[in-house]
Amino acid sequence: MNSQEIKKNEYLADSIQVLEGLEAVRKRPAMYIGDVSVKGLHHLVYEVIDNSIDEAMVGYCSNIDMIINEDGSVTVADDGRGIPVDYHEKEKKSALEVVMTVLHAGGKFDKESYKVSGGLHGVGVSCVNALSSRLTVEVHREGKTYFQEYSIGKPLSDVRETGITDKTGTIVTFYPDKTIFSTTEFHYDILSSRLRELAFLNKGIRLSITDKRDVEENGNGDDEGKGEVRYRSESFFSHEGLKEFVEFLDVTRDSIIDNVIYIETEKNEVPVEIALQYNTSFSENVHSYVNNINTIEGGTHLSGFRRGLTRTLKTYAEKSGMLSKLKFDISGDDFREGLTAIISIKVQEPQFEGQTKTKLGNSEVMGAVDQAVSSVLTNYLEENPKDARSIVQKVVLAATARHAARKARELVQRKNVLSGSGLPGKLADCSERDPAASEVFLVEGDSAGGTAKQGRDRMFQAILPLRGKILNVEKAMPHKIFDNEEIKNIFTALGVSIGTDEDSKELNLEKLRYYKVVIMTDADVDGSHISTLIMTFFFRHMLQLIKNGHLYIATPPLYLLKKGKQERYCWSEEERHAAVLELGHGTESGIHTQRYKGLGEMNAEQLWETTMNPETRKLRQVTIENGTEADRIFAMLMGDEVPPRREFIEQHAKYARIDV
Ligand code: 0RA
Repeated sequence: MNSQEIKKNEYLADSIQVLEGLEAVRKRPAMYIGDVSVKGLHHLVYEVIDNSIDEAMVGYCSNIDMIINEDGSVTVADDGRGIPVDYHEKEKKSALEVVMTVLHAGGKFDKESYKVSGGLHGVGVSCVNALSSRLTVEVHREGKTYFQEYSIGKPLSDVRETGITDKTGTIVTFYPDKTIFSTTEFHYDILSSRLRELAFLNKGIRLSITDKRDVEENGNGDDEGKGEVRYRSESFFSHEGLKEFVEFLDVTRDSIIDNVIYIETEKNEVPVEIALQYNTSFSENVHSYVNNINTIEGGTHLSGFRRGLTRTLKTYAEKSGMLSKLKFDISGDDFREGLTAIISIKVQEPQFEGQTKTKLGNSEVMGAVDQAVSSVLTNYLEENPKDARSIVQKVVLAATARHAARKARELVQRKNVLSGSGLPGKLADCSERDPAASEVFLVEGDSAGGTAKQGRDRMFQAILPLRGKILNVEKAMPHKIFDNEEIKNIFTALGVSIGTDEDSKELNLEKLRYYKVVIMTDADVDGSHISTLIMTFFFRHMLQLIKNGHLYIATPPLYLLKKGKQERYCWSEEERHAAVLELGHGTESGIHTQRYKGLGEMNAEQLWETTMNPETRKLRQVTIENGTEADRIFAMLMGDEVPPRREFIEQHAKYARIDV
């Protein structure tokens, strides 16, 4: 081979590698973005935004605008330096093209820069490109504008110079590939809450979202602005970062100290930012992030935080003498009752572990966070004795309540042992003994419970009727929870217990009797209130059960349309319209429509067919996509304050069902 041939070969090898890289993404998209459903689809947007956040973190970008375009594509525009467009020697093409088409090429040009953001999988924008039927990028840089367009990751032309500009920045627009994704419809609420979260996590950056689909004419009766096009749009900016995040999460709770405690420091080259506040509630709301990623499974940073918090508060409490009358030990949990906190750290090379790869493994982080918390908190307690006393009082209260709760729990467990099977009398159990093949329906009301008992397949389906409204756990003291008959029944029917050793509230799922726990309520307002109450209970007291994917919601149909002998069940307005078209060829005449308001309106056979039969039912699995949002929404929906709840329902009634 002569030197030219060698060059040619290298070039070929390079481009083949590139192709292979992106082919791999298209072949196994789930490996790169999690799944090809709603979650993975939105992951594409996060991946693009992460690049702009990186640029903002090195100080060159202050505005990021996201638009959901009329045609369903998404645009992300930033005012950073713009992706470099110069010729890239190794790859034999424009740097821009390399960034857009080579897997993991994101940080190649800027080694010194502090690049720590990046999506869960850190796959970069080229991955988004590979999964887009079309993607365009426009760069504003050094007085000029540049443009390139791609289809499924392949450039349609070279990078072109298209004009002059006095701005800098990068604008990416992409169309998710309909042959890859099961849905390509972006959800405003999902994107907007992620942008809000990013604004809190990265103070000083302005992030906006605009939805150009479904244009609403401003025709609300008054003359002002009539006919004007109004897009749904929000802009997020946080001056005080996590401090404001905690205030936002706690809007509906009553704080017990005047100010949020705020920690911003760097330990062993790990930037640590923490904000915490205590409130009068009984739940722990601690959320942690690494490089802007919500570490749902926790990890070393969370352990460091807990250690630092427990040790510092314990030392202070002992010195203050406030524990002298206490007859039992204080456990780690007691220090976190009524605590709302956000921990956000940035790590150069994070090691993510765990089932969902959201558990931080880096061991050096634990000490860094522990030290950061101890030193700042020790000072705070010394300087704010009034707040310190309030916190210690709260901890003592928690320890006392835990003690009472333990006694109540033991009573329940002892009673169960005494009463034969130990199962609640109201439970209609199934005959199957393998939990993996068994399911239990938690049914609102005795009458619907009766129908469900007749309709079920008793082989593998158990029914537990719940009477009326179950206790609002958001407002109740923890030990009261075990005074509640319905809640005791849920615990015993499911075979779930709470750690028996003194120090732990850890849920024991080893004896879980059904792998599917299905909440079944009426499809009306009351029913959804009850199902929210039950979900709140699981969220606060059996979180692990949700995380392990055991909790489901049954979806009874909203309508039954009949014409002659033909019947159609419909779960939404759209389905009803489609059924009208199908049965009545477009007119409603001759069609009898029954609107189901409650489970009680269905007979056993109908309930089985529409809601319980695994072949035909539509179960919704309860998952936690966004822990901070879930916490805030439960606190708000179930808390004391009415105005924020009304505002929430008014805002969301039109747009979304409450999917947790
Ligand atoms: C590499 C190097 C430089 C900037 C960027 C990447 C960059 C990438 C993206 C992606 C979206 N927005 C972006 N903004 C910037 C810095 C090059 C220089 O020194 O100017």
